[in-house]
Amino acid sequence: MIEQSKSVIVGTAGHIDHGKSSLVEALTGTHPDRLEEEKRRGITIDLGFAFLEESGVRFGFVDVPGHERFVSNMLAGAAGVDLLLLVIAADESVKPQTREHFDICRLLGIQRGIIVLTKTDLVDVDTVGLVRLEVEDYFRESFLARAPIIPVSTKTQAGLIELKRALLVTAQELPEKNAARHFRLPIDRAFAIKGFGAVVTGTLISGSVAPGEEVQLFPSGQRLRVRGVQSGGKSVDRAFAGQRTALNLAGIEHTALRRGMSLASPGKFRVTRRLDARLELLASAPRLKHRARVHFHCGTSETVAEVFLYGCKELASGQDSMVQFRLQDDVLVLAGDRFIVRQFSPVTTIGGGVVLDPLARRPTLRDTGRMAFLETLENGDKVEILAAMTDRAILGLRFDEILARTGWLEPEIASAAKTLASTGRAKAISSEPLMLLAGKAFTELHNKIFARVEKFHSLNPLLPGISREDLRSGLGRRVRPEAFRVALDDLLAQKKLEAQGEIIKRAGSTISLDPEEARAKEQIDKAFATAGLAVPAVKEVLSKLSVESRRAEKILQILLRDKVLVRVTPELIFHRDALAQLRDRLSVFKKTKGDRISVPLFKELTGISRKYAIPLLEYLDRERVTRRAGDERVIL
Ligand SMILES: Nc1nc2c(ncn2[C@@H]2O[C@H](COP(=O)(O)OP(=O)(O)OP(=O)(O)O)[C@@H](O)[C@H]2O)c(=O)[nH]1
Ligand SMILES: [Mg+2]
Repeated sequence: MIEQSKSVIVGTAGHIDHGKSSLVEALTGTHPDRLEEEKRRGITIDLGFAFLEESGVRFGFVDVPGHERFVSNMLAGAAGVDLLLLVIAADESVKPQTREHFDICRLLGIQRGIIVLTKTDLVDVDTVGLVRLEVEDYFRESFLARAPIIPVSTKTQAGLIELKRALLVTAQELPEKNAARHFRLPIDRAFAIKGFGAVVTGTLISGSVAPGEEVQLFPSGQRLRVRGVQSGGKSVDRAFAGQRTALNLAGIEHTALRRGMSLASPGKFRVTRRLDARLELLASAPRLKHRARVHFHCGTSETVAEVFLYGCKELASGQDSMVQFRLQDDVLVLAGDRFIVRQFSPVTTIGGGVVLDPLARRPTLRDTGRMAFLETLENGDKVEILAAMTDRAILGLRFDEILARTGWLEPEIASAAKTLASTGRAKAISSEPLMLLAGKAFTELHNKIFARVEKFHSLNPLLPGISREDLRSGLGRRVRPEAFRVALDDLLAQKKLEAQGEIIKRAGSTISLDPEEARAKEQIDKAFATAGLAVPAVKEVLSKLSVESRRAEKILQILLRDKVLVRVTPELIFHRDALAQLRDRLSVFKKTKGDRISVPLFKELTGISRKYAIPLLEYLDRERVTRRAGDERVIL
């Protein structure tokens, strides 16, 4: 990867008419207002963009409207901002949207900012001093407490050099964005350029993107190819996190693209309508009722959501709580994403927070572990988070789900999984793809399998064991085949169980017959042995026994399994000695009379009726003792 100069997204914020757009123009030479209506009315309605390269730092400016009616546009621009320029006119000081925009930036987790006092040419020095004191006081306990406060005038150019210097100093203090993470670009504009086709723009919040790469559009899931990439207004080989980015996309009309959609690395993420989060209600907001409807803003997207409060009926002003949002539309959000919540009506900003679980389950009373789980998601390290996720996945947790829920990189998942497996907190029940089962669940599965085998033995003392398939299906659908296989293999390796082909039995178990059963077994054996080929009816043999029919049937099964008896047709059973003798006789016949034998000759040789002779011959064919040739058999 080529060494990148630092890229910083600077976002303006502040009350209407306080001079945000004028300031962006004074700093960059570009007036950010683009729309005809904006020019006519002299106000900003939608987002505007401008660039500045200064001492090796590439600043991408996002200029937002101050009008309270356009806060939702402001929100789309604020996502991805690294450095806030909070614009306050010296002749008006702090006003409602100064506060609202500031609240939004704080809730979005913006870490750094500069407070700019504009229009200083309209007031005297004392007023500037007074506004400065007011501002210092207002932001004392916030992330702007130590922010530089720079008085400027775009009319006289006063303070602009100081402001540029402050921008550079603050930019140096910002941490480098990690471009190695998964690519994600919330779309803030979509349009067509003649001869190029669809173009989208946005702040690249994570990862990087290059021409030729495949990306996935959300919420539709459509895969698209990137034809060209621009950042800072120039074509580039690759755009990186922290840059304003424009992508020329192949395979789609610009009319199918809109603000609020997003692009991401293909095949990794899933849209959601249900997410768990930490919500903070602003002190200025009225209290929030359980199941209230709100406007939910995340990235550049906006939808309506129902708020499910965990553990309280009402959230008081200035308080926070774990909540679930039930969204009206599919949205791509990842754990750690910040969001803003606005009151349904009248529409004002009332709070915001952090997404903890983007693919949350429906809330249920039975789910008592959810709070602890969410706290782990909020504060835990990767190993703790993965352990908690695995513990809650009764069926096991697959690699693709881990990625979609966390947004972690593949090696991060592999390393956390390895740590979990090595400490026994989870078991890898499959490796390609990786699937984890909680250590506790795995032990339980062990015990369940073992108990089922035990139970089978006690209910079926005359059977050697249970078939693999019966064992697995008896565990219910909440056990994945992979988990069953690994747990069973474990038990076999530990020599707690034994396998004989498809039959699983307790290690060392043998069938024990009581004296009555043993006698019955001998009687059956003898009845068939003495009958030779003129076998008796099975029913008749069994009915003569002293044991009841169910047990008699089982004893018969044992004899069949041990191949003492051979079932030739469902009704016809022969003793193995009788069949061995028959083979001998046939080979003598072959030697003395030739290798062909007809049905009548076979009847004569064996002394049995046609009723028995035909199935017996067919059996011999199957056993490759004879082969049918017209009306005759060839003795092989
Ligand atoms: N005298 C004086 N006027 C200024 C200064 N900065 C901006 N203005 C004027 O104030 C008015 C509003 O400026 P904008 O830059 O459009 O204000 P804005 O904050 O972008 O307004 P919205 O985007 O609509 O919220 C314009 O008429 C500007 O010419 C300044 O430093 N001095
Ligand atoms: Mg403006």
